[in-house]
Amino acid sequence: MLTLYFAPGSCAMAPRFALAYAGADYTLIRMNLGDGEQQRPEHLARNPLGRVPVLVDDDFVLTENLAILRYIARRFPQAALWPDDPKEEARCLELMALCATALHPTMAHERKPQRYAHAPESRIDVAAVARETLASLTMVIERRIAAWDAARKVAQRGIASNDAVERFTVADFYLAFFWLFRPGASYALPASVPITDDDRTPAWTALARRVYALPCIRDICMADGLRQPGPPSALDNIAVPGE
Ligand SMILES: N[C@@H](CCC(=O)N[C@@H](CS)C(=O)NCC(=O)O)C(=O)O
Repeated sequence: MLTLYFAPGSCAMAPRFALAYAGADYTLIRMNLGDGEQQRPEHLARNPLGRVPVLVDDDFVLTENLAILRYIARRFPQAALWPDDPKEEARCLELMALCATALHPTMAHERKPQRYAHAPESRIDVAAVARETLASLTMVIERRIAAWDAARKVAQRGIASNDAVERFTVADFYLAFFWLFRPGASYALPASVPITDDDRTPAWTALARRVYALPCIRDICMADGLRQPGPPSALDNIAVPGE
């Protein structure tokens, strides 16, 4: 039996999206991070770092989004959540690594500087430096997504038109989650306020729009009160560099 330990609005949304898209039969255990449920002994036994997501497959306990998302892609091969082409696969992994090792930790430095410095003035500095890093990191990710899009479009040109359905990878779900929290996004606003486009990140926005248009993902966002993209704008038609 498959179980996902998760918290609404956390990075555990990415594996939740992937499981929903794959049509997986799984149990969802909601944890209240605000109440410190992740620090209880029973959860620390699953993840000594006291974090979500944790995926449990019978007696196999797995932590870390990178590993969990890859495992879901392997576990549900019919969902084709992992690219076959070596270069596409490498790009997919590159983007997931950027999320896991650069974007997410830098966001933590900005939002929880108390974890990284003792003195109040040092915390202010940690958050300020993280904000600067996030601004440049956002543009690195944007360019990588645009390059990946170009590669995916090239790959799809080789497919007979009736098979050229829109494909999603676990990286799309990971990136779509972080799109909600990218610098400049007002993640603290209520779910009823749609998210508007960000003209600095057209490729990332277009990716997020494709993911949040999926009915299975939309249902999850509604259930968890997550903000969603507003109506499409001209940004959706922005040409992919290299096309
Ligand atoms: N590197 C981990 C990070 C997991 C992580 O930081 N999860 C956050 C939610 S986004 C969490 O559990 N926070 C609880 C806490 O900080 O106490 C992964 O990608 O799975």
